[in-house]
Amino acid sequence: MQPDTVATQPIAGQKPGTSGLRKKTRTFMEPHFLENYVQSIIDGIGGVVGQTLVVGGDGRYFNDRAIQVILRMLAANGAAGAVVGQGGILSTPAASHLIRKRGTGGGFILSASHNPGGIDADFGLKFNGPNGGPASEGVTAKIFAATEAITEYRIVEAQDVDLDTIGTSTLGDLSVEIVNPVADYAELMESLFDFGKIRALFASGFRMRFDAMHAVTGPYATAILEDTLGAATGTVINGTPSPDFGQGHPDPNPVWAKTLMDEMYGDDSPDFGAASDGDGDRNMIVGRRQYVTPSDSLALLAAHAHRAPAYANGLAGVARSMPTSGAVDRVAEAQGIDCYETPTGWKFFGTLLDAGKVTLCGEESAGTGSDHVREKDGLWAVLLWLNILADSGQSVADLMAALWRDFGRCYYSRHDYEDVEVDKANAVMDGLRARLATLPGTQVAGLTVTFADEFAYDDPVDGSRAEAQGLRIGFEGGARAVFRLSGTGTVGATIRMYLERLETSADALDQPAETALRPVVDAALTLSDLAALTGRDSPNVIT
Ligand code: G16
Repeated sequence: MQPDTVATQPIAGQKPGTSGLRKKTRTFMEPHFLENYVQSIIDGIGGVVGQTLVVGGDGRYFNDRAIQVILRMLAANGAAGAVVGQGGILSTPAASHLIRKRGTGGGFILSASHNPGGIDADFGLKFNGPNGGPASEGVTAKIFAATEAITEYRIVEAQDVDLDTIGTSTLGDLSVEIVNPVADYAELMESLFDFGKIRALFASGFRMRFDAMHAVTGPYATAILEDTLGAATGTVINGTPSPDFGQGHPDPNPVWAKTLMDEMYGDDSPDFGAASDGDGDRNMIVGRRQYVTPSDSLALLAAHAHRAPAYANGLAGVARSMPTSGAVDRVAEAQGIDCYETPTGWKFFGTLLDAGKVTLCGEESAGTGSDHVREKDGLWAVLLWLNILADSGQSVADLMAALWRDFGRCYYSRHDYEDVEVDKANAVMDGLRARLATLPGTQVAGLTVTFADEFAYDDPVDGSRAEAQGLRIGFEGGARAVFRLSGTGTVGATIRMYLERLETSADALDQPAETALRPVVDAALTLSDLAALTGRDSPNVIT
């Protein structure tokens, strides 16, 4: 089988964002678009000759067609093997685990994560390296450079590979192994947690609802929660992955997982609720009438991780992305371990995890994970919560109340202004950036600015520097506002405004977050002039 070399030229708009390349599905389906990007990944990582790569995705529209193209291009570029999830399905954490377990040269993960799926929605592709984690900034830059210099790509002509049958076949010289997408991951989870205790919890009548949002986690959650741990049938809802996620928005937050929120705040609600996103790396945690912000969830997991066998000896350190609240910092301080503050994007945790400097990490964007893989992991977070609930015998609300009593409460919220014209979004960021130096000492909405800067990060392991990672404004008393532009959207710009306020007085730990954060919101809006510059008087999504 001779590879075809197809002449092409660079296509504009192939710069990877926070997590690989995300575009409208129809853009990915345009002639040469996918092929150009795949060849650029292959060239950017220095070729794939003789290597084995993992390939899988979240099952969204175009997942299967794109996988066939990637396999034919791997064959044409001299790869030795591909390990593919049955039906083209692999959750992002399961793909990360397979890359590590098989010692492969990395993997292609097809997903636009929490973005909607379908021919008129979003598609995405990213490359994870041999450590199982998202390509570093350096590799990403090489991939982008390759997209700008590309003149040809290589692909073999071949029949489609049967993705549905477990087993090994060949495509030219490429060996294609179709594997059960759940089995290895489920085995890993069993090695981390006390499944006996969790089983006993469910056997005692503990009730849970897990909303898989019609996305990739359904089969994983059903196999582990219902079939292995004995949760009642029906615990997992929306558990069959569909190409358009049941026409939904698979983003696990109180807005998009409203049905679950309503159930958890209704009469006779289950003891524990959780949801995960399109590709299974995000999670939402909600107890009976108790929503847990992702930042608080990270802090709670750090405080109680020792209850799970994998973390019984304590944590080496923790890390959080800069916009994530300081709740976990306070837990780390009490434990006497390091807490690292990184830019937004899981790729920045990779060096810290590989160097053994941190065990747990997390982000305000509903991601938590540990050194068991190199991705955030939605179901892992849910299982760690279950292990903690089983071991402590406490409810979610009790655990949160104790956390706030011991460490203070970091009230937190994120306001998203979506689909803003790019020049208007830039005007907000540029204007604020220009005023940062003058802000300290300013009094606004009853708060006094103590610092204002643009976040830059020097990786303590590889020495690389990432600049322009968000604008931070700190206020007296531990409040903070952060502004940054999303790197995962596909239309216009999304301004993210992150608000936080630390409260330590015991009688003020039970306020509605909107009330506690009102002054910070007012100060942030005044200082940024956001409403006047964008014409928006309210955010589209508040989480
Ligand atoms: C991706 C990254 C996360 C990051 C998030 C933020 O999440 O993997 O590490 O926190 O994007 O995105 P934005 O730039 O829009 O704020 P995911 O779940 O979309 O892969």
